[in-house]
Amino acid sequence: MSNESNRILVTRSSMPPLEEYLEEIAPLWESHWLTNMGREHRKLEAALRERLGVKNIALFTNGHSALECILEALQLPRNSEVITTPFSFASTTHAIVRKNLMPVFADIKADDFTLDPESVEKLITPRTVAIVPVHVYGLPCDVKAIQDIADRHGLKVIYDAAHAFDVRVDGRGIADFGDASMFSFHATKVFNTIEGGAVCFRDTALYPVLEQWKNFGIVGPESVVYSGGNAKMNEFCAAMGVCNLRHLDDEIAKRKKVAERYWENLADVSGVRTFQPAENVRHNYAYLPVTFEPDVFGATRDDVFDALAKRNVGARKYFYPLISDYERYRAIYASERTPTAVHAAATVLALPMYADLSLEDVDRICAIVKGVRPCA
Ligand code: T4K
Repeated sequence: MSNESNRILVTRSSMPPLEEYLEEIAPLWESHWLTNMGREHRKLEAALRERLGVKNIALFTNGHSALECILEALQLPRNSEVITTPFSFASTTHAIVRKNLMPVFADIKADDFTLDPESVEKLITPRTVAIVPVHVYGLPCDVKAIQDIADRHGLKVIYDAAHAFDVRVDGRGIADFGDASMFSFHATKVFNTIEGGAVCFRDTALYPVLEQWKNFGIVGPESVVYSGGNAKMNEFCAAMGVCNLRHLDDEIAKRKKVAERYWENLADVSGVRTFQPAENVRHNYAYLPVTFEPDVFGATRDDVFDALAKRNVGARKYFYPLISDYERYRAIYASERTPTAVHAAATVLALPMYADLSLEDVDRICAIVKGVRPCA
């Protein structure tokens, strides 16, 4: 692990065998149909509907566009409040803001980094219209408590399920909760379409709206009814998804072995915490978050990050800084109001996680972690 060629990054895209992809895209050379909801797009849509066990799904160029689009399609009143988490990727809050809604940050739970329902409930005002929770690292939110709050207060629930593809709770697909769930199929995800994303949604009437939004609001050759954007998944990305989906079970099984090796290695290290899914959850092993409590472990998260970087291991501080601490938002929000999120952002590190990471490399990464001593 000492030179560029054996550098280990936080993740590595899974790809199907080249021949399989070539076979999938070969017909495109005959049809010359490359985008605008072609054959591969529809094929992937149908395959995902089945895999995820959902009635409604629409594909997009990326998860972010899917999230923006569903927020718009639900026609949430301009400037109304949407309760969300500051412990996420930029996309979650940006989508809310870009749709002229006001994000309100609730705190998270220390045991799985997802929105704390108690904190959510305290922040509800007459202007609150929706909750946008995140199944961060693929760890499911407290879906029952969140739905209970939403039902009692008449709120929509739109999950950012970017990390949670194929996760199940009590045997139910993760997209079966809330009004809608957005998935990211970015190259760094468990299931990728190079760039891509999707939204699954409860109300079937939204399907034409989402289809039109991603194609400029065009309804027919001479009819444009909506100020839509352009966010259509193209045929090459869809074909990548069609192929990758065939290998998904194998991908997740390999990730499980990697995760278990990490958990085993780090189990008895004081001040180090790993995050296993609850028994009722079928996990996807999307990320490998670990927290370091400096008072107990004897070194900070940043010490661990630096030690790994020195040995050519690229861990990532997902998610530091908190969104509420971004230059864009920090004048408006006070992160002290979400102390658990502040603590998580300061102590968490995502260690390398991908299907082909060898167990020997996991052992070496863990040995570096365990050997970390603070810089003098
Ligand atoms: N909501 C949440 C909670 C999200 O985490 C995200 C995206 C979204 C919404 C929005 O979904 P999308 O619109 O992206 O579909 C990455 C991804 O770009 C982003 O999709 C992801 N979350 C975020 C957590 O991570 P970076 O800036 O960390 O990516 P990057 O380029 O540093 O890549 C990380 C590692 O992945 C590299 O060190 C190596 C590996 N990699 C990367 C690329 C680009 C590959 O193996 N192949 C590749 O092609 O943002």
